[in-house]
Amino acid sequence: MYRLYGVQDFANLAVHVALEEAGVPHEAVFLDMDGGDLRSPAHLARHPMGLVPALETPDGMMFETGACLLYLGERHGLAPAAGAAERGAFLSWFVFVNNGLHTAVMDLIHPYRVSEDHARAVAEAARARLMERLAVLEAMAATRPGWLHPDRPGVLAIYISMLLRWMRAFPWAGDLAISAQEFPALLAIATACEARPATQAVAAAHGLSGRFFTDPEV
Ligand SMILES: N[C@@H](CCC(=O)N[C@@H](CS)C(=O)NCC(=O)O)C(=O)O
Repeated sequence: MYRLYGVQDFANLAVHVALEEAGVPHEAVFLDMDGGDLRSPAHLARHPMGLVPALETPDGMMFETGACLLYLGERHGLAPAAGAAERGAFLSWFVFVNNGLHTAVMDLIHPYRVSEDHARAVAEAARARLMERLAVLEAMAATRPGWLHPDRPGVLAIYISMLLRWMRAFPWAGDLAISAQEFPALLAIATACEARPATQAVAAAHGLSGRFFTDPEV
């Protein structure tokens, strides 16, 4: 039994979709951020930074979106297994998304955390980095490797789909939004993810509807 601690439409969304796709018993616990739940001693015991996601697993508590997705992916068939020939390529691109894309998306959304005085410049620089990295990711995705294929969405597809939502829906300024429509191979992956019953069920639990990954309401 897994227990996922999160906030609606935060990074725990991807972990939640992975749990549902895996078809394993789990419970999603939504915390009240405004009510101070993330800073509570109980939550700080789950996550050392008081953030989400935090995932209770049979092996103990976990945190960090990327770590939770990798853990679920390798245990439940949503990523190449350890020892598989594809594992190296998968890991390389997974870390590229986690370290190169996710962090830049955070700067696009919350540039004031880097510099309150230069938020626009930080967000613009993040956007430029993202466009460059998305082009690289798009070229790889267009080769349709088995571990990032629209027909078999795994943890990397789920992760990318959530980040595409964020880049379109939550940039610091509307004119800095990045649309999935500019990246056809990534769009195909997110479109496939979005249509899956598991993803739809999780999206509803997070209050999302429509084309929540590929063309979210803003
Ligand atoms: N690198 C961490 C980032 C976690 C993170 O920043 N989570 C955000 C939600 S997307 C959060 O908990 N925000 C609450 C806050 O800032 O107080 C991860 O990927 O899990």
